Amino acid sequence: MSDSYEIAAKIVPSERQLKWQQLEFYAFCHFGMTTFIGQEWGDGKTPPEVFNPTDFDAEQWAKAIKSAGMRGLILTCKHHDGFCLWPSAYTEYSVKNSPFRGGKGDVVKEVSDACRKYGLKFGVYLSPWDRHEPTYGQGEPYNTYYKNQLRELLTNYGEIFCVWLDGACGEGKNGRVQKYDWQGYYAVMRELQPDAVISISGPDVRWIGNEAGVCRKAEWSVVPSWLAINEYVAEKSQKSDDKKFAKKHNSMVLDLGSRKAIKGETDLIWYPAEVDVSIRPGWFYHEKEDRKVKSLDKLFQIYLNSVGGNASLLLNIPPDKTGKIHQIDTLTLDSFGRMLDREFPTDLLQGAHASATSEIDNEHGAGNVLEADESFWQSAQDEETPELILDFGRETAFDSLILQENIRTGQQIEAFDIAIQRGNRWKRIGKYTIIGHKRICRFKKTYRTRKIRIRIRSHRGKATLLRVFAYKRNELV
Ligand code: FUL
Repeated sequence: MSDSYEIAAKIVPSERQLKWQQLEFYAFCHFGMTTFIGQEWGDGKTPPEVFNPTDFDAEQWAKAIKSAGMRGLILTCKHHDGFCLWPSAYTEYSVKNSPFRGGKGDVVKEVSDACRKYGLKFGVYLSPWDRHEPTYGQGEPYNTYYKNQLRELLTNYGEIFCVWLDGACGEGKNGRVQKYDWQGYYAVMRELQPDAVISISGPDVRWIGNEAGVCRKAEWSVVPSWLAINEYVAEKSQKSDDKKFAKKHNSMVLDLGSRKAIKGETDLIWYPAEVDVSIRPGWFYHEKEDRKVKSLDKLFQIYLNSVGGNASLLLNIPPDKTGKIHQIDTLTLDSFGRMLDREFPTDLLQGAHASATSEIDNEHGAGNVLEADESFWQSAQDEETPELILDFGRETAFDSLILQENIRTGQQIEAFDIAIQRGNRWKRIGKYTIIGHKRICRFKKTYRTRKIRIRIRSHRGKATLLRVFAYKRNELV
């Protein structure tokens, strides 16, 4: 019988997971009734008249989000208070009974249109937990209500890249208990938007396990299937309006995918990680947090850990009461986009030469890691510690390397290190665990060398690399 890690090595992503993984960095927009009442969780009792953005501008959101280098936007179409940002036919608790655009408005429509106009993917958040809807807790009637709303969102707003299903429920001991028809919900999603990933309380994208922007040292994409069971997700999710929840990450299981962690597990799945974190302390806008927008350094650290650590980054940008993203946030986003351009300007490996200690066949040569296509390098089957040498052709200064495994054929690299050539010796400059879709190795100092060596110290039967990039931070821009 195969060991679990051998089974794990053969598991590959679905097409929709692959497409989603390419996005890497996209926005969450928490906007709704709670924006207007200064709370995080509404109780569903605030009258619809209170929802009144006076200067709503979805294009301003899209431009700001785009400026940071993000590639998509997920909107809280309905948060836990049940208030709908589109004129749903199934409830009166929506924008249609608010002053917004004289009751003729549709926030979902305006945001999805703006996303398309600015080349951003659009995704929807539809909270399963609903504190307003009277059928919540009655079983089938609520499940029908929820599916009807899903149908509206997944039919009327063009292509959807993600349906984000929150595991949170704060009903408490004496609260209403709703048995969600998860399989029925998924069936509607697959029928209407087969390319969309179903995230968090769903089978395609895994919640990192905290809202603080913290990742594991090795964030494996292949993990035991029980991690995708909704009861497990709900158990770890937020259960009360606890302000400190966002900062907690100590309940996180620290190792999900190593050989040790999956030993004995036979039911393994491709379930890649997503980091959801807010640019401010809260998920919704609060004026009192205007001075608490995360710094560029903090954002960059989160970016390196997540996007650079085989996870996607879902960064929440909450629009304010006017219906726009506050200037402090737009300036931060714009500066962050410039920072990324400055950190990773032109790839220094363009025109370099790559060789390896082994290649499985002619088609999978080392040179493929420098090509911008789907070709990749694969080491020979029996080589335990294959090495890839990158030759710039002349001494070159760099301070970061980006590596990508060919995840189309799974995730196999468990550990690697990086060395630079010094005379006729190799000097190790970094030691890492997994790669997966992307590993960003950002060095504290600038190195000068002609050759770089990437040594795969441990893998699950084979090693592949799709791309390697080298950068030197641009100080002048
Ligand atoms: C949590 C929710 O309770 C928060 O309000 C927020 O929507 C966050 C993304 O997920 O579970």
